[in-house]
Amino acid sequence: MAEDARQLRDSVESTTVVVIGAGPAGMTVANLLRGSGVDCVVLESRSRAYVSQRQRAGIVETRAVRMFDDWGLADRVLGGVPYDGILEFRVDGDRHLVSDSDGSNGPAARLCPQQILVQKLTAAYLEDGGDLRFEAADVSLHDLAGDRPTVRYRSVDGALRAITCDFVAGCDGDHGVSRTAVPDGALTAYALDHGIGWLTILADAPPPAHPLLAVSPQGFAAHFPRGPHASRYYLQCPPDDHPDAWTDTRVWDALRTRLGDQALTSGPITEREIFRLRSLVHDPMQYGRLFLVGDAAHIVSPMGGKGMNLALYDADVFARAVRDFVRGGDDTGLRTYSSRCLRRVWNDQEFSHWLTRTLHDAGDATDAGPFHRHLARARLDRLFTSPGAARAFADLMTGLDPTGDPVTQDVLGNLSGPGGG
Ligand code: RFL
Repeated sequence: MAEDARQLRDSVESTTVVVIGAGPAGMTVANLLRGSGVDCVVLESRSRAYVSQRQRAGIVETRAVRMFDDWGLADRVLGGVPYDGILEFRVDGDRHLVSDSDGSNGPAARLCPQQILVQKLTAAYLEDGGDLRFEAADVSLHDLAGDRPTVRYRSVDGALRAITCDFVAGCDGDHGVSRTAVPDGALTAYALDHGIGWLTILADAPPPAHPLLAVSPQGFAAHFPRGPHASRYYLQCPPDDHPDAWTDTRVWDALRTRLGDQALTSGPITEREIFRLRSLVHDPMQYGRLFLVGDAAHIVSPMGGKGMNLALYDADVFARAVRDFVRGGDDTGLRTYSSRCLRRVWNDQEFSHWLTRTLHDAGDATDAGPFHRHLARARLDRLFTSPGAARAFADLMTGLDPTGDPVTQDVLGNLSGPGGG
């Protein structure tokens, strides 16, 4: 103990921002701060090899691509290939192509698996001389309500270390330590269990021509590209089902039936997991000098592909806020960080919830009942036939809907101002 205390005294460092977690949120924050000339240190509990292999999301939405482009980082950090913006819905075997292109000029979404984005963000940050410490154990946060918080951790050589800073970016996901450092009662959690399970399969099997979402009497299924020779599949199942109950034969039979494609090519399955669809929002996304970014603040059900993209949005808002404060003492961005992010978070939660209910209720495998099944099918019919509905869908898929951006706030402000409604 005395040795730990001596080591700690000798090794107190100082920086502007300590970033906890080196996933999409943390590595985006780190790159944007570095690009703004703001000092930061990233602490990650896992090894570099582990973090750079974690496969989840597959599409960086248009808004996020343009965000990286604005920061001059798009060419360095985005891998994969451009996405043509076509999504396929298959309802009882019938194909409907829906464009989620908004028709604007500028770079579009990319089919870029999450692990490729994280690998490239990490490489760019390290190439630029960034400070990133993997296998940082026992990370703990102190004095968050004061002017100079401290983050303590044990480095890979076993030494206890401390870093004082102006701000802490909690980018350590839903199971990290950042949020647990906030005193009880300071945050409100809004949670929803959708009562739906998904079996998720990763396989070395050909990707589909377009990301594919399927409704069938046996339940929901999906097929997404994850690189030139890999695919991710989802199969709706009871939330407390066990992955061992899903043999390879059962998986491929169920996919062929629900996707309405008996010719679907199978391949070796590399990951098989079951999870419950859930949504969660913590409000506010800030406590003192701790700012929660990405999954540390909110979980979105995977339908609609918003979780990672929201993490990238938060990272952008946070980095700009810190940059403005450090450069000119303007704290507007820091004061409005939480409300601005939460506006987009709830917007995306609503979209994801709408799509989750529509695609599950339209089949016969939920207990929603026939009335809700008809409602869900009416929503799909509208999406396939109404240009207005398709346009609204494209706005939400691309992330280009103006929710939360200052221009919308101006428009709303004008409407409610003199002469407004
Ligand atoms: P992450 O990715 O969880 O990264 C957190 C990082 O923090 C580290 N960490 C710690 N470091 C230091 N000290 C501690 N005590 C720490 N505790 C944890 C972790 O090791 C990790 O490196 O959070 P981040 O950065 O906020 O990114 C969020 C995204 O990962 C997440 O929203 C998406 O993966 C969600 N998601 C999807 N999002 C999309 O936009 N599109 C998709 O298609 C999509 N598909 C998915 C998904 C999530 C899935 N899972 C998790 C159920 C598919 C799946 C199967």
